[in-house]
Amino acid sequence: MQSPKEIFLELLKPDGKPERQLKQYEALTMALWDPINGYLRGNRQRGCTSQDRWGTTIMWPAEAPGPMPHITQENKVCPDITRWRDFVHAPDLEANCTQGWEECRALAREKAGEDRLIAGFMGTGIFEQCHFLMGFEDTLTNLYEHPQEMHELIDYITDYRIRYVKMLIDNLHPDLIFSHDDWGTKDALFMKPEMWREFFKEPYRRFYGYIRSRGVIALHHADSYLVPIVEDMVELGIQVWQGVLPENDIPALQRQLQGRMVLMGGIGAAIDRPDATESEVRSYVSQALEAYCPGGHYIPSITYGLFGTVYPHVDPLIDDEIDRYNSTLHMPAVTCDPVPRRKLTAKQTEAAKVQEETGSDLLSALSLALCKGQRKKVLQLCQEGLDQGVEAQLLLSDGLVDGMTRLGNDFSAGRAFVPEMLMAARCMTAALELLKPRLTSGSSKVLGRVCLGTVKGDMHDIGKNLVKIMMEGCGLEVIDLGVDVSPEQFVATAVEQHCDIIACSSLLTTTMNEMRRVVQLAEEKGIRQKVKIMVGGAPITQSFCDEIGADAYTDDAGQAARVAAGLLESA
Ligand code: B1M
Repeated sequence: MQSPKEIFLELLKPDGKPERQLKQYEALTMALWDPINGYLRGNRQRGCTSQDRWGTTIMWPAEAPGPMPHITQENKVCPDITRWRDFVHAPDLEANCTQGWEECRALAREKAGEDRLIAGFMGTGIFEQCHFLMGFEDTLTNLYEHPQEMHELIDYITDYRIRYVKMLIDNLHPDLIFSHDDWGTKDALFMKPEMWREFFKEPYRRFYGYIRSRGVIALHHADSYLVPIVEDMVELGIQVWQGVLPENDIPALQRQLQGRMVLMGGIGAAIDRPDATESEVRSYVSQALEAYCPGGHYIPSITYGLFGTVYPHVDPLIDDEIDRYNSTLHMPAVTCDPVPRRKLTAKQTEAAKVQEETGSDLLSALSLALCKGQRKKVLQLCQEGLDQGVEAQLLLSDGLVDGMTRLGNDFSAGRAFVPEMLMAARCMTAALELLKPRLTSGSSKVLGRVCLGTVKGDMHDIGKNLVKIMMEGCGLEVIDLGVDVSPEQFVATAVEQHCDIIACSSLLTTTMNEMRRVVQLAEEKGIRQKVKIMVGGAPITQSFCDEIGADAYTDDAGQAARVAAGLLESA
């Protein structure tokens, strides 16, 4: 009978013959107690805020499943990429991690025995380290705006990581290195594949090349959608991709890869819920096994970058279903297609570039410049428009908002990525500053007070900021609560600041229901008769407004201001 270790090694061979499915992390002894991990991560504790060795603030709220970086304008380690050398200092592992290796190695050997592989663990990969240092937005936009400095910083982080992995291999003697770096969301890469290749591929070729040159197995964790770069991952020397989400269309990847890389995952966070029933977990897992095991070179596991589920009742059920699958291996496989997947259109969409349109007039040139994130050009065109007497409102609607809409469509089609949206958002914010005095009527009479915000879970603020500008221009006093505002915050502010209107914006279909809760809470707190509730944002409609019992919906900011003024005048 093959041991878990032997099965794992069989899986790595293109023509290997594993005799059964592995149970998640069964073949790996994750050596999390090595001196470097202790030095880098030892101070993270649930319920506490700490700083890591690079200076990044790490928060671990009591109710959260794990720690996460908390980067603000004030606390970011690297506030200016052009001066990154002044701010960024890699931890000195050679000086601080010399003790304790012998015990660490002995414990790993003992735990692994003959049947398991020892896995050295390395969190916070090269891309992740960049956004730990400067935040996500700066990282993505700096790739465009300061490519030279980003290349230098990435090389610096890569050198550090190679020193780190060398120490781990020299001292722990692992069979495998388990290295983290998330390069996308569950539906898309964070950036264009070409951009990932330009900045991250060579550094990772050095990193994984070094690991392989030492005869160690290379495993990369990323619970992201990575289909567009999967061939690159193979080329880099990654032998196992752990964290493969179902959205990657695992059977199609298995057909494409033909055993050149092992896929580990397929059991997504969707099933790791406190309310997931036993039969629900069993049916999800068994359907995943039926769909992915026949393709081979696959290890069923939760997609997280470490063993175990958040909700303890889920993990044993996953293992038990894998046992059950193994025990019926001799029976004919049932084919089914249970887990929602995304079609493999990335290659085609990758080929399609954002259409190069020549702006035949000022408005279309403005729209195009915004789409391309050209801040200087956007400001210049707005100024030209104003000088030529074009209405600020028209520059906004037919130039800037039109560009945003086109970019949104490209994003949906997989032709644009988050960095492009961020660049466009920055252009929009700068342009709004310029247009602001011309957008508002400059009324001096204060009609009433509004508390305005984007609802909980939603970070989009451009539309909300526009509503603020227009409302202030109509003589309303606006308390801007910002983004990610909870129903409790809306209602508490309305009570404490005696607001006449609560105005909620939402851009995500997944967050729009927060508005319903705002209405309910206003009723529960007894202020519903005193305060009007207005809603708006791209996914909101009049019928949604009626359904949740809000007072008014408008589909643009100018109208929102007029309606708000009307509501107060008639009150
Ligand atoms: Co995001 N995003 N985004 N995004 N983004 C959308 C909304 C999306 C439609 C793109 C797409 O897929 N085509 C999609 C939502 C899909 C859905 O809901 N099902 C989407 C997604 C999926 C996401 C992420 C999940 C992407 C990811 O990470 N994979 C993520 C979510 C993060 C989060 O919020 N938790 C995300 C992130 C981002 C950026 C950070 C990159 C950036 C936001 C930057 C910022 O706001 N500072 C961004 C952007 C720029 C967009 C698009 C391209 C543009 C939004 C915008 O600013 N439009 C957008 C696509 C699109 O809308 N075409 C998209 C211009 C603005 C003036 O319009 O806000 O609609 P809007 O406001 C209008 C009206 O709606 C109205 O007035 C304004 C016009 O005058 N209005 C009100 C707004 N609020 C009102 C309130 C009122 C009355 C009227 O009364 C109170």
